[in-house]
Amino acid sequence: MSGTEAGGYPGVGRVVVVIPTYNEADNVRLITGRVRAAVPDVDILIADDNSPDGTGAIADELAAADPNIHVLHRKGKEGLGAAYIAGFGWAREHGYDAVVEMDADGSHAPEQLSLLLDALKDADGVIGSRWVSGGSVVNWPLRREILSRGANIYTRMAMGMPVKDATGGYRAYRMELLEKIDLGSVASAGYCFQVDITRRAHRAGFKLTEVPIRFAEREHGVSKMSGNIVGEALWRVTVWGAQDRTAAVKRLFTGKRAGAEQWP
Ligand SMILES: Nc1nc2c(ncn2[C@@H]2O[C@H](COP(=O)(O)OP(=O)(O)OP(=O)(O)O)[C@@H](O)[C@H]2O)c(=O)[nH]1
Ligand SMILES: [Mg+2]
Repeated sequence: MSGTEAGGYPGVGRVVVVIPTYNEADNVRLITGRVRAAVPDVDILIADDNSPDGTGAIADELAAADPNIHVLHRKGKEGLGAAYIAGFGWAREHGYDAVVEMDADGSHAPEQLSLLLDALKDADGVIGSRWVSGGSVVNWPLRREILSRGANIYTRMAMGMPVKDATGGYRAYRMELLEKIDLGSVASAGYCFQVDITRRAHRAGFKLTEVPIRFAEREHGVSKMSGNIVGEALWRVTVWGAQDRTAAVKRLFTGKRAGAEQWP
């Protein structure tokens, strides 16, 4: 049962904000408090990977005190993508109409959540974007900005998607989109999970909108970003780009429509 059973977010329906956590003990109270204050019409699911710092126990306390907050305890650290897929499954089982992705570290401002949800009234998926006009990053080291901008330029060039922030992780999806894109076959673990979902949604013909957001560097806790995560994104995007281009050439000869291929 959840607190948004009646009503939900106007024009969207019942919404759950999935917040994956790994060692976010200093952030989990703050972020849930900010979400509840900013948009009281939505529920929260904390998807914790058995964090050694006790984030899961704090999440349980928060859930015990607020019927709009829920916790999904997972066995161990399996990466952001796996935590989200489990969270999306939970949301589907619990009858939600839409799901939001939000980091626990405060980089995604809950105060901007209504911008995403308002845009979702007229779209199947919304990406909070740092790299569209009006979007910004605050307190980010130059190397992170270069990495993110470069990753997005490379992704656009390799895959030909008209999305400026395909790696961004502040998003809202309608459940129909998630049901259609075969989440079971998503293997991407890190950042490229976001690219993977974007690509599937784009190919399935869903309407994706980008809204400008203000992205702030985390103030507490430690980043889980790693060279492995960057490496995974680089090789997967390169392979997807090559596959998409090959498929496009094949289509020229066979006359088959785009999107008819199986996911690789
Ligand atoms: N459940 C779960 N959550 C994770 C895992 N890895 C990262 N997260 C969470 O995913 C969110 C984003 O992770 P961050 O470490 O902030 O990574 P990032 O935002 O890509 O990198 P920074 O910009 O350096 O902060 C945070 O809420 C993390 O706690 C994981 O393996 N399991
Ligand atoms: Mg972060």
